[in-house]
Amino acid sequence: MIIAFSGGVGGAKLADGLAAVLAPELLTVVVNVGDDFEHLGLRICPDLDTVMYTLAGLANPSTGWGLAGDTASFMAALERIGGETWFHLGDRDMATHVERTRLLAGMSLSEVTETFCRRLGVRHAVVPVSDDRVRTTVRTDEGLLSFQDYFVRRRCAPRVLGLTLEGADSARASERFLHAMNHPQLKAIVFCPSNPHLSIAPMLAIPQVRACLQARRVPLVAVSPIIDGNAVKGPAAKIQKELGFPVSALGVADLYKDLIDGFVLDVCDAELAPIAPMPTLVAQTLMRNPSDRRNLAEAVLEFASRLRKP
Ligand code: FO1
Repeated sequence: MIIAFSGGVGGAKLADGLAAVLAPELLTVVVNVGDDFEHLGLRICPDLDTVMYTLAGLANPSTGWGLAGDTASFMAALERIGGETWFHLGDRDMATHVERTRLLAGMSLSEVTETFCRRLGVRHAVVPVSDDRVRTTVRTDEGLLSFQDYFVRRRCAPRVLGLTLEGADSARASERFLHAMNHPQLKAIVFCPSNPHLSIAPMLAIPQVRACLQARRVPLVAVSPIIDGNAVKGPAAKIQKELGFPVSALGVADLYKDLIDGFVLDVCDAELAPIAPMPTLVAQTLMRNPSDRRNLAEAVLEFASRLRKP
């Protein structure tokens, strides 16, 4: 039994590789909710949807988020009547947001996610890290911005001065996460190659989540989202620099050093492995296709099993 922590696109790829090599009952993907927001009267959960669509084989291959082959009639009609169009919602994707918003009147986010996953044929568990409201807010040189305002509307252009995880202090970990953490067959925990500041930190900011991880009896392994000084996708490198951390896989290892037992870095960064402050695995972490995802998943699991105490 393995727990994988994931944000959106990059994390979802490794989660997909893990799902390809582990039976459904042996994987729980725990997903960031700090990016969630209310938009056009709907509850949008980008990271949960990205993981769910990726595991269902439905994700848009060019963006990594949204649905493959989706159309944009709703957005075109919205634009015509002067609505807000900075956040793109595909026609089919809209069904997820509308139905989620309706179901949340009587169900938890965990229950809604489980229902959608079942309907979409996702057999591995995909769980929000919390059912409570946690919202990432970005302190920038242009003032305080909500996460999607910063990320999508402003295309990560403002300079980041810091991040605030609203609601994290009082949020509880989801029951499904706690259940997975207490599973007698739990063998390892993996931080997928997600943005450490935007995707992993909001989950670790929930005191119960951090406490569970600190009390774990199994190895915790993180995979670097930075390869050769650059983020594979998204603003990880820019944010790492603006927050004053070295823009390298080692900079990421440093952020995690008090929590993790092992670190996976890319073959391009092999020379950094001997100076990392924890055991390392050098692997091909760039996932261009399903077999890259599977190979990385297998390598990470094998590495974690070597770190396990007898
Ligand atoms: N990302 C964008 O860059 N532009 C968008 O218009 C956009 C729309 C969108 C709709 C649904 C969804 O589930 C995700 C969407 N994303 C979009 C991705 C998302 O906002 C970010 O990638 C994540 O929050 C960061 O992990």
